[in-house]
Amino acid sequence: MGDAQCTKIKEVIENMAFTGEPVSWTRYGSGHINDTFKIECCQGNKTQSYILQRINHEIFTDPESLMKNISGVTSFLRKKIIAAGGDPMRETLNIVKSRDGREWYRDSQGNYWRAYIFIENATSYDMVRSQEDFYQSGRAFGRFQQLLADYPAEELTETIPDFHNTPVRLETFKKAVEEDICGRAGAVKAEIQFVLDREREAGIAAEMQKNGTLPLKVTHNDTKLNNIMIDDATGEGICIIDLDTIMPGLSIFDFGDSIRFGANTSAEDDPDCSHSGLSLPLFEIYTKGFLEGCQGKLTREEVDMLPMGAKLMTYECGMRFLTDFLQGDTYFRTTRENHNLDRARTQFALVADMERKWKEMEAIVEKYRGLWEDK
Ligand code: ADP
Ligand code: GN1
Ligand code: MG
Repeated sequence: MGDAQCTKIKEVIENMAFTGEPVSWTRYGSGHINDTFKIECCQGNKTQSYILQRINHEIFTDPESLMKNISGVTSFLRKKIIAAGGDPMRETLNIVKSRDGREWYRDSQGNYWRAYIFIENATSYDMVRSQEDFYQSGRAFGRFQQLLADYPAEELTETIPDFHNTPVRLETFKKAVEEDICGRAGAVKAEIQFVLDREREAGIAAEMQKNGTLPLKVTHNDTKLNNIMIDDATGEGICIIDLDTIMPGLSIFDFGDSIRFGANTSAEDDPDCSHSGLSLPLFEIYTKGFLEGCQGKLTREEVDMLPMGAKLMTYECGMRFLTDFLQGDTYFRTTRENHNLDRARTQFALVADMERKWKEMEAIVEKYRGLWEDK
C-alpha cells in the first residue's frame, strides 16, 4: 500500500468505533466494485477483526441511502434470526458505526467508508469446491429471499436504477458499440454479433414483470457464490453478504446470477473461454437448494422461468463486461489487459452451452417443481 493510501486508511480506522488497538490492515476479497480491507484490533490478549470498505461512490452515487437500506435490512433480519434461535452476529452483517455515530464515515477526500464485524471461521469461495457448498448456497439465497418477503419494499432506495433491466443494458451496449470511444469494436465483431443475435430474448422477463406475470420481490441482485459466507466447521451457508444491491427485483434473477457464476465450469475470467460451460449437476443441486430455501413460495410462472433467469443473467453480465471493455474498462476492476473481454467471452460461452442444454435444464426444474411450488 502506498504512503498516501496508508495515511488515508489510518484516518478512516481512527474514525471508526473499533474496539482495541488497530494492529494490521490488509486488502481483502475479490469483489469487482468496492475496496475491501480486513482490520485487526487488539485489546489485551483478545483480537477483534473488522471488514472496512470504501464504497465506490461513482457507481453507488448515494452512499448514505445505500447504508440506510443495509441498516434497515440487517436490523429486520436480526430480529428474524433471533426469533428463530439463530446467532445474529454470524448470520447477518453487523454494521460498526463511525465514532460520530453514523453508519458510514466520510474521509477528508470525500470517500465514503463503512465497517462490519468480521465473520470468523467462515469463508466465501470464488469457485465451487463441492456440490454440497453449492447446494448450501442455493438454500441460503432462497431462504434470504423468503426472510425478506415481508420487508417494506417502499423503504428501499434503488441504489442502481435499472440494475437488472436487460433491455436498458442492451441499449447502453448498443450506444457503446456505436460510439466506440476506444476504437475496440472492430476487434470484437463476433462478440457484438452474439449479443445482437439474442436481442429478441432480452426483454422477456422485463415484459412479464410489467404485465404482472412475474411478481416484484425484495431481492439481493448479486448472488455470486463469493457473496455468501460458508461456515468452516459445518459447511452451512450462514450469512449473505454484499447487500449493496438489495432492491425490488425478480426472484429468477437471484437464482440466475448464482448459476451464472457458480455452475460455470470455468472461472468468470478464464482467459480460455473453451473451458466455460454449464455444469448440469451443479445446476441441479442449486435448483434443489434454492427451491427448498424458498419454502414453496414461488409461483408456477417463477419456477417455469428459472432456466431463463439463468440465461438472461449470463447474457446481461456478458454484455456489461463487453460494454465496459468498449468504454475503456472504467466500471469493473481489471488487473490485466483484455480482462473484461475475457470475462465477456466466458459469459457468452456459457450462454451458448445453456442453449445446447436447454431441455435438460427444463427437465431438472420440472423434477423439483412438484415438491416446492406454491399451490
Ligand atoms: P464487493 O462488493 O466488492 O464484492 P463484498 O462486500 O462482497 O465486496 O466483500 C468482499 C469480500 O470480503 C467478500 O467476498 C468476503 O470474502 C469478505 N467479507 C465481506 N464482508 C465480510 C464479513 N462481514 N466478514 C468476513 N468477510 C467478509
Ligand atoms: C459485481 O461487487 P461484486 O464483485 O460482487 C457487480 C455484479 C456483477 C459481478 C460480476 C454493483 O459484483 O452486478 O454481476 O460484479 N456488482 C455491481 O462478477 O455492479
Ligand atoms: Mg461481493
